[in-house]
Amino acid sequence: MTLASGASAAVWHHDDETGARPSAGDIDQVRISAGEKVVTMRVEFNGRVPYQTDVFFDVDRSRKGPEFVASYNDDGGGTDQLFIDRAHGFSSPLDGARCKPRSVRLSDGGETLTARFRVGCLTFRGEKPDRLRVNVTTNDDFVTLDSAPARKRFGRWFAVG
Ligand SMILES: [Ca+2]
Ligand SMILES: [Ca+2]
Repeated sequence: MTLASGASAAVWHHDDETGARPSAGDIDQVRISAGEKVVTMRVEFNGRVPYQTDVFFDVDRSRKGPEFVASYNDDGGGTDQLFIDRAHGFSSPLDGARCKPRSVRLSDGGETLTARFRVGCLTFRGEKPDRLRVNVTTNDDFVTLDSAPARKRFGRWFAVG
């Protein structure tokens, strides 16, 4: 892996540490890709999907913290409980209205969450991002269960498109 100029391929793949036993919200693998038009995110859990999964997007490096969050609520097993909105630090949003995803899918066993949404949902100060980086955090009742790659830390920058 090189950190030379920051942005590289249009995908971030992360193998997270997993516990010995499967438990809700233990992040196993994350794969985020950002094409010209669509962002695809896939989060695999070591165990079941937790109550809340927040994917924080950093699109502006001059501004501290994430600019956007894609938040999924596993509220009774529905798969339409995801929205994308502006982030306020790494706090878990209660609801949001900026963007609805194109698709959300939870695998039968509830161990893989996949969602797709428009890159336009990450437009910041009038500009679509040309690169981004991501943090994934799982919560249950506002208690953090796991965070990838680490708490309040982002993965590497990768190019969009
Ligand atoms: Ca983990
Ligand atoms: Ca930022």
